[in-house]
Amino acid sequence: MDNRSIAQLLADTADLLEISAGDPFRIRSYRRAAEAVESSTVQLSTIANDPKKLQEIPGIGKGMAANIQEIERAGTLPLREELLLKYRPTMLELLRLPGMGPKTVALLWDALQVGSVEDLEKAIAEGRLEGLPRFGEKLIEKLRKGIADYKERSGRFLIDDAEEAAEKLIAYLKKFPGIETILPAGSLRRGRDTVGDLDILATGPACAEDCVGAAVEYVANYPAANTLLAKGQNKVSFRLRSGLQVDVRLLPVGSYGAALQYFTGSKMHNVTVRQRALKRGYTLSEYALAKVEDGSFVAGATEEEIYAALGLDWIPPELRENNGEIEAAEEHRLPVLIEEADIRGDVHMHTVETDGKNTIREMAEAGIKRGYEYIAITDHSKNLAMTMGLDDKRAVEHIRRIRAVDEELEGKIRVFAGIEVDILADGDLDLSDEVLAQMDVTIASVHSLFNMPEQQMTERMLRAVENPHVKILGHPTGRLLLRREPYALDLGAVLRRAAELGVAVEHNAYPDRLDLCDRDLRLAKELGCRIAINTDAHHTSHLGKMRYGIEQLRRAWLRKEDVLNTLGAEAFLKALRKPTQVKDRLEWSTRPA
Ligand code: DGT
Ligand code: CA
Ligand code: CA
Ligand code: ZN
Repeated sequence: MDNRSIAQLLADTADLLEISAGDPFRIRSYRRAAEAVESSTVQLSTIANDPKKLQEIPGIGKGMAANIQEIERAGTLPLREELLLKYRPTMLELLRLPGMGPKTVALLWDALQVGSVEDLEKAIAEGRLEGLPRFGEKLIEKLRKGIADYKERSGRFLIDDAEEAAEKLIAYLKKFPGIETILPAGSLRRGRDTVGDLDILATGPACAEDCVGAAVEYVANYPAANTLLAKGQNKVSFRLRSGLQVDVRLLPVGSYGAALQYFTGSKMHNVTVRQRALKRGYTLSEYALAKVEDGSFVAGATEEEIYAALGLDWIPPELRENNGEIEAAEEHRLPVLIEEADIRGDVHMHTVETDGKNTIREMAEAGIKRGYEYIAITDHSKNLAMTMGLDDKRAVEHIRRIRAVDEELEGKIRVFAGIEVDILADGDLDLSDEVLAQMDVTIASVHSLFNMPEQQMTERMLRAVENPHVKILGHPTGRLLLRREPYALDLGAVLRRAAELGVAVEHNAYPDRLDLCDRDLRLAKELGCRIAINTDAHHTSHLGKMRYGIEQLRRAWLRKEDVLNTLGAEAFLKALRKPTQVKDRLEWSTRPA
């Protein structure tokens, strides 16, 4: 187990001891140990067999060394489990609310048997907190707001966080002998831009009905599980420290496909597929596709055989939203969706010259490692002062440096000169036309004044796409997932004009943006827009985030042909807005309004 998880278990125990009015010395020793473990530079799991070495860490005595060994062995601490049984497993969540310490939690428990965030919310709503010592109006208000924030935060999660949590859990499950196949289902498998909870499905001989108990125990002991919520015959639910809930289901091999189909969803897709099954004399459940008349088994081990038995091509999970995919599967006209391997370049990224963490050269080398044929360096412009954005002079110098790296690399990758230029309040761009004219790739983005009225924002964006140098409109709606709504905008009007002028619209694959969203991407395609997908990397490692964006493109039914940077380097440059289109626009813009 990693140090942070060990520290958390020790800190939990200290909190629980304090809630139960335990011995103050004991409480303190757990807290000190938690801090010592958290700040230790030694990975404790590597020395867990050696009590002497453990005790060399300041803050860890003999008893605590034994506790750490027990944590390594059992994945938890008996004392913590005992205390959680005495109260409720959800008790620790209360401590994550602002204004809540162990003493307050103890008081709430003793006076009102409040043992979870839900309990507390109810108690506040029913006015049962009033009159309790220490619970003044101010604290109650603070708690009410804290609960709302907590629920919102714990409501949904960014796709990369969810995926990381799933990967860790899958690695743990893989270690159990007899668990062979493990897949995330639910919204994560469908590639939704945020995830409510994880639905993990595992199968293998260890999941057979007559022996699944041992595997269930193993799952329930997952060290990173913070709160065990339910443990059934073949299902375990728990919450991770982040608040993310996980449902793990263990299924016999013969019904794995049926379960995968069921728990991948979406609900509306499933409803339609089930109706189709009924019409054909079958019932479809999470266990199998079976005949209505005698319940005899038709299909269940794989999704392919289930869809095939219903007269359907297999449907990629990203399309399962009841948006016409079932009709398309019936008529064998599902699109061949774009894949990450189709992408030949990434044309939005930042360097140390502004707010990136790596140099031009480092970004280029990372691009080579990914097998790209080209990248574009697109740092910020001066309006974004906190990033040290470029003015005209620095922008020109930067172009020179980019071209130098491009030459140094001798065609191993092309490095295009670009800029992510700010769209100012009135729709003007932040750099002069002469400088923009020297760029291979000019991306125009809004980074300020998000609260304009819709009409003004629409005019601002329209004016920006009218600028003949703009080739790509960056993260067009400005949303930040779980943090900021899109700005008010007539997106349709902007996309329509972009299509006319040949300005490409971006899908920004950075997982807290994923902008344009799947629905808007579909609209963009319908309106004839060119689409570019970029990571907006600020670090070499961010180039790998491309896959989250690819899932959004797939959810929008996009094929390779719909996306500009599936083209080779020369073809990509050629496909960007053409000079003739710029000329058209100049004539157009000189017409009287
Ligand atoms: P989420 O977790 O909110 O991001 O979205 P999902 O799609 O992962 O939803 P979740 O976790 O509630 O359920 C996972 C899948 O299980 C869902 O997509 C379809 C299936 N499912 C769950 N409950 C029902 C139900 O009541 N009826 C049907 N037909 N399917 C269900
Ligand atoms: Ca889910
Ligand atoms: Ca679920
Ligand atoms: Zn930006």
